[in-house]
Amino acid sequence: FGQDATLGGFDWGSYLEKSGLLAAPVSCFRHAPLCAQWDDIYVGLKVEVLNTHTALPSKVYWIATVVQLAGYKALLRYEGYDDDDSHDLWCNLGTADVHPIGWCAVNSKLLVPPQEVHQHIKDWKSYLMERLVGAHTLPVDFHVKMADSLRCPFRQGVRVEVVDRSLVSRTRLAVVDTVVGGRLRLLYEDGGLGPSGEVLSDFWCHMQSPLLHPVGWSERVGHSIKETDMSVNMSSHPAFRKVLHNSVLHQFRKLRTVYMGDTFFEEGMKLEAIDPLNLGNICVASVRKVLLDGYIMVGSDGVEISDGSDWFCYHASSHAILPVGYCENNNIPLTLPPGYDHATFTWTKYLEETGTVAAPRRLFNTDDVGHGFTSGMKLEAVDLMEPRLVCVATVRRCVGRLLLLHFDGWEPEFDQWVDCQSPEIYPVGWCEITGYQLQPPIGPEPPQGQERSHTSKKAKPY
Ligand code: MLZ
Repeated sequence: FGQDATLGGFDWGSYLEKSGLLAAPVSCFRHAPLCAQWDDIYVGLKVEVLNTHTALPSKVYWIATVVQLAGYKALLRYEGYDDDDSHDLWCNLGTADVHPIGWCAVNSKLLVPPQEVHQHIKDWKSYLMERLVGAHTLPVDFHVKMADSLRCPFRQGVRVEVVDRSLVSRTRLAVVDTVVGGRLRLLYEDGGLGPSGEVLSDFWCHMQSPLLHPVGWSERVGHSIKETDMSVNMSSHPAFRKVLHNSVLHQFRKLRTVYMGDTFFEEGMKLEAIDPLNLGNICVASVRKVLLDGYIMVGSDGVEISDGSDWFCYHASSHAILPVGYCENNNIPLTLPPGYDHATFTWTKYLEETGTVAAPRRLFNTDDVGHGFTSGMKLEAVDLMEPRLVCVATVRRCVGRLLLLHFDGWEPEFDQWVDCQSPEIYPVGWCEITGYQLQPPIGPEPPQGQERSHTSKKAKPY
């Protein structure tokens, strides 16, 4: 990761305290480690945690209670401080030296109270016994489950097909270089290397990303794929020195089956779609082409380039395609084709004028999934325009299964609509667990010289 001196030192704990302590719970993120275990994690749990308030030279532990939860982060209060919150500490339940009650006994570690509280209470044994009766703690297999859920079927040297970031209407062959927390750094096979061996073109996505496919997928469904430029030699890069292996179907997320029988999307049908190059906009769009296996190519109306290079492939089950009228019904500003204005645009008129029909509502996957996100919740989210970056973000709106994400400190024009089940959003503390670098908020007052990039409009794809 390109380290930037200004990025260091971000602390979720104090940031949350300043911003109201609201964070999306781990149970909202189906693909996140320990999601299924999170029902057992709640305020009031007691744990054994490293005691940082002692002068002893060796590692000792003490009992603490979870007083606040924010994603994977827990605010802990050592036993004995009662209502005194001045020694509370934020811990990441996924990484820190936090264990179930009983762990010290089993592992021959010492439980020692913090110095200050030591003096108040004379008989620690009975004090603790009293406090621990009926208390709940972390599941014993908590850390084992964590390690299990961080396993990933992709390795360096695995070949995939993935969207071509320089031309989003086609895919391109790529090789997995690194895997961090289930997110893959992919190198295009003909992306080229610079004079000192540096990669000129890469792409990042989660292993469950809808943009990622097994080798052979494009040909099978009829999607356009860039022919690999064989004259580009990548062999000096470590990822290409491996014996390359084609990815296989079982490494990928299973999509919901759609029946492409008599009533499926047809070329020319109108719909509303998230603009793939401007993810904060939902625009008037058309089905441009129907592929196999439930995939369609969609293009925004009025901006199409005749070669179809602005088309984007969506699966029929995608959250990013919406029935006509969706924006109006949900009070979202619809992005109109050039030449139209909000005062006079109606779908009925537009369909008449263009001699087209709306794609039938039942073809869309707008099921409400009861996701648990609410506006104001903090999370860690990929900036899909720059998918290497996982950033501090806030849920700004929830509409059905869609979330409008705001990147803290950035202009609203960077906001992005994502699905509540997107694999590119993570609970607070995910980066810390996986070792991924988190992009902290910019501002509130960006230092001079950062102003430009802060306000510059995203122009380039991804
Ligand atoms: N190069 C871009 C980075 C934007 C990243 C924003 N992430 C929320 C710019 O400065 O415009």
